[in-house]
Amino acid sequence: GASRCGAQTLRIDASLRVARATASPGARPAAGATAGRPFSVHTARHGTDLPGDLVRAPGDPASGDPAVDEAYAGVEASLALFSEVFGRDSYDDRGAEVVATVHYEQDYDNAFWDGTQLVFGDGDGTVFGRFTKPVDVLGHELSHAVTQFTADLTYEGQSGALNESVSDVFGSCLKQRLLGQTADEADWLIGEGIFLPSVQGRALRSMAEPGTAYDDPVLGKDPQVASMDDYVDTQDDNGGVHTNSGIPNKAFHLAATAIGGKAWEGAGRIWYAALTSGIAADTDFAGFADATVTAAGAVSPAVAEQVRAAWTAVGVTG
Ligand code: ASN
Ligand code: ZN
Repeated sequence: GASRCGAQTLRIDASLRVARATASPGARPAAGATAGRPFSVHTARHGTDLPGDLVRAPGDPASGDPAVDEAYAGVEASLALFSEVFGRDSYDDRGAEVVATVHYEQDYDNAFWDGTQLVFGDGDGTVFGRFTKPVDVLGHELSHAVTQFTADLTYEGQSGALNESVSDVFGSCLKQRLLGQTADEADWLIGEGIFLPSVQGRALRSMAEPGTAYDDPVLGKDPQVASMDDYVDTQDDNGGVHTNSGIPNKAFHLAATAIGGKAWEGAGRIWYAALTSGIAADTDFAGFADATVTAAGAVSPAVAEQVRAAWTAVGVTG
């Protein structure tokens, strides 16, 4: 199935270049085994040995290899989102080096965080192109690392769907920030551009309209759901984590558009505060809804009400 994570051109603006300058290797005293460079990009040369060969580190010129340079830009921009918007110093909040590897295996149709590092396939060349192409896929995968080091949401059932959803939330925030779009202007697609032209689909997922991202003779239809009324009970995909994530995704979309303005500054900060508020690993949708309403209450009672209404609209809270 196409239960994978998901093209727009990266715009690396002045603020990101400043972020890189201030996060240069010399700026931080060595604080432990993981505190090296801010990030590094490696190649597996179409094999499976990780991390593979170092190809590009901060300050190095573009390599000319699109997968390497997309991974470089996407990791840099993801670190800037977490640092500049959420006040987080890398995925562990202690400046750990983000290690990314591209050209993993042959025709590999996925990208993932393996618990230690990021890994990206080149796609099969028929259905999927490079998994480094959509910047929100980069942000999605690095956000799995952030979740691992914070709430560590168990990757099964509702907590697993929340784990998936917060990766889409921060991946979408990353994309919207790079494009300079407000919540109303954004397309809310995850992985736009990852499908090659033969596929009848726009993206891997739609946060605004879960279940409508693709409908293709080979891939089938986007299986995501947008309401508790349609919650899928299944043994597949760790209990439908990529399917039921449409429910909290839609709640985020509704909250962000109700609050208005830039999603990463409004609803994004609230979702990040909820994720890092001390919630348990087995938190369910209702528990996470409570955490976001509580976090929104620190903004204002009106915003808390907007967030509560978003969760009610998808059937999570009454
Ligand atoms: N790309 C997938 C994801 O991040 C890989 C996985 O771990 N299921 O959800
Ligand atoms: Zn994921």
